[in-house]
Amino acid sequence: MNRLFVALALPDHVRAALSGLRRGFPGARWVAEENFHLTLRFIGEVDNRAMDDIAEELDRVREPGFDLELDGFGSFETKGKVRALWARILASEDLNHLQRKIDTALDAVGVARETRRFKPHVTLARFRDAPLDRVNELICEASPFSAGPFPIGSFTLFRSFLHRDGPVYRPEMVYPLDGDAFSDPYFDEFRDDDEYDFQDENAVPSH
Ligand code: 3AM
Repeated sequence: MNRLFVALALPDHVRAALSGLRRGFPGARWVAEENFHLTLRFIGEVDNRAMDDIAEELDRVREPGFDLELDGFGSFETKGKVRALWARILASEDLNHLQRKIDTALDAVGVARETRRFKPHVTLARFRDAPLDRVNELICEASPFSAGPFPIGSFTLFRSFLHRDGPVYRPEMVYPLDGDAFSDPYFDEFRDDDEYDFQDENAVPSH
């Protein structure tokens, strides 16, 4: 079986900055520098055939690249105990749009829907049951923190291998997002075939 998730890989300099936030904290399991990512959708365990279908369907997603910024921290809690500390992603409509496209693609191949609302974050550390006030102190010590804007030019289908000393995430497929060719004003001018006379090398658009 293959344990899969779809995520954004982060540039080296951003992962290095996140790594610099590590602090001594009893019971914290800090994410290894090479593992920092932004999960778009957790898939779970699937067989090889389902993995092929998923990889193929994701390949149909066409979205433009965009910039992201990290700013500050947040935590996930259950019953007054903190389970995860994360870096906050500044709100991005482009990111939400890409995430919805990926959800739709995975729906099409029968991956069970995530019931929790998408909350973009980069997990920094996990805890078994850290008290909220101690984690808030940690956040104060590490603040202020921001990184970016940095460009996102692809999304990745990761395979996760769970080991005793922490997970290893292996990129199975990397899907490029559209570059900015279509926002190049020169390219835009010549984009509409109807307005371009292929017989004449010097032709210009009619408008
Ligand atoms: O990106 P983060 O670190 O928030 O917590 C897991 C990690 O999220 C999450 O998938 C990401 C890659 O492992 N994850 C693990 N098991 C999960 C589950 N059963 C899960 N997300 C939802 N449901």
